[in-house]
Amino acid sequence: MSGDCDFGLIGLAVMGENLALNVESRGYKVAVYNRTTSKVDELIEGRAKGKNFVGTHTLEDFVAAVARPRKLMMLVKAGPAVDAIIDSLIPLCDEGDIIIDGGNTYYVDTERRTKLVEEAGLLYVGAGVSGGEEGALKGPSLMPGGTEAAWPHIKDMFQSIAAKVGPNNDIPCCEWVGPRGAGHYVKMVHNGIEYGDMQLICEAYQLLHELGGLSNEELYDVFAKWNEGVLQSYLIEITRDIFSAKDDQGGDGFLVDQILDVAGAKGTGKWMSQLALDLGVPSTLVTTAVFARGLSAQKEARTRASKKLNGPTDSNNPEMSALAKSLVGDKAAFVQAVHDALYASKIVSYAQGFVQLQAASAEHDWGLDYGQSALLWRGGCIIRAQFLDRIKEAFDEQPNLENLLLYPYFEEAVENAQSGWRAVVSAASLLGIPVPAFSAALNYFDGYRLERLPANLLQAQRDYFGAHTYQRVDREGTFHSEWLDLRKQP
Ligand code: NBP
Repeated sequence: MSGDCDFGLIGLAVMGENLALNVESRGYKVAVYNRTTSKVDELIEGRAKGKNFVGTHTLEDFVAAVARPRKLMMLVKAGPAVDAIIDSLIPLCDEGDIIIDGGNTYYVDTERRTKLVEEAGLLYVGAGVSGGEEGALKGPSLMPGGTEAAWPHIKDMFQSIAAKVGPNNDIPCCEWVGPRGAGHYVKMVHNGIEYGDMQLICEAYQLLHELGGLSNEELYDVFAKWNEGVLQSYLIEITRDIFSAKDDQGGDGFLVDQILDVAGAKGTGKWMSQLALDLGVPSTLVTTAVFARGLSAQKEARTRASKKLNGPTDSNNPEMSALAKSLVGDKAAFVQAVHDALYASKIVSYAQGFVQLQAASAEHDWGLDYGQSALLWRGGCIIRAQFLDRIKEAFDEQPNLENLLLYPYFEEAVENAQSGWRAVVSAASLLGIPVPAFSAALNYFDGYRLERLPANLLQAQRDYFGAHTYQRVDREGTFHSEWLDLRKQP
């Protein structure tokens, strides 16, 4: 038996409820189900009242309410809940029905589930969904991957609910990403880049606040100005707004100053970082950002250490300290240098993210379209930024571009930002302000642009103690040397 709903949604927490309302608002009839069935009633009697919804209390009724081929989307906590729901849905579905997971699922699970669901004669989609509550309601960025045969069935609906960009606001931030876990992988890299962006902005804040002495009002003005230039993005915009928010608990200061400096994480940044290690690609920005959150969480240890460990003092190195202070002394120049450091580091961060996508796509044979990924992130999601248009252009022009840093636009941008970037990292280091992401980005840039690194010595060490062999610069082949015979005899 099948009903007349165009779409079914399981999981009525923040994301599911808002996405269901979004789908309905585009003219579709939507069936909903939630494990705790009172949430179904709350929605039907509340925000969905008078709208084209069918509330159901069992999965059987839910599946029966949707027209074939059914489009059944889960927005539940990632992990075992998704497996449990798939297991329950498979016997209730008919051949050709489509099961969609819109959660933040680990891509390996999606690879496995695609196979399992396909073997049952159904189609499976693992769709990255970004944009939080507001995005889900008004237009998220959607990154679907899985069984490609599902795409023609869900394309119109998905593209109608997605965020739109472009001069006429008609280009949807939703396209088919690739087979199996490709969509969830792209979403994970999006989240990892988000980690990097947020950490970079926080470092800019600390520098401007602690070294530059900028007040929250001044920070508001700086971020407002930055949001009109090359850094224009959702994260810069909300950061600007945060500096204007007054304490909502009765204090007369700003809310941001009352927030404990301990950051949480849900794990997608860690996944990206772990997978970068597996692939052997240096995604140092996301890794640094994950570790920075970890260090922030050691609040008690930091508080104890702060009473014992001293930073630089003028007497340590008076000349360098004076140089650093002179750099910070000209406020306008310092703000510009921090801007340049942020912009250059952001370019490195995205360059690393796309290198990881390229490596993963090659490993899994996903055939990712990198320009398209940039477009998917152009609207609706947390890292949405003008800057992504340049990335799309870069990959449209050079689909095999090895690294964004080599695209003329970014090459020139980093070249122009370089002196401010170096000055900021040097001053921060001399004056004892941690800038792990700014300096990780600079170190990647310097490592990437050098033809010769000290790995010759490293290979010598490996061959010395473990006969790991090495290659030579002047002839082909693999070599091992008897270092004990070659060394200066003691
Ligand atoms: P949550 O991740 O908080 O999950 C809550 C939902 O999962 C509820 O509907 C809950 O049902 C259901 N659920 C759980 Br928990 N265990 C279940 C089980 N064994 N069987 C059936 N249902 C189960 O919801 P969310 O924050 O709306 O996020 C949904 C997904 O979207 C997650 O994967 C999340 O990572 C992802 N995501 C979230 C955001 C965001 O901004 N929140 C953004 C992008 C993606 P119950 O009511 O009966 O407990």
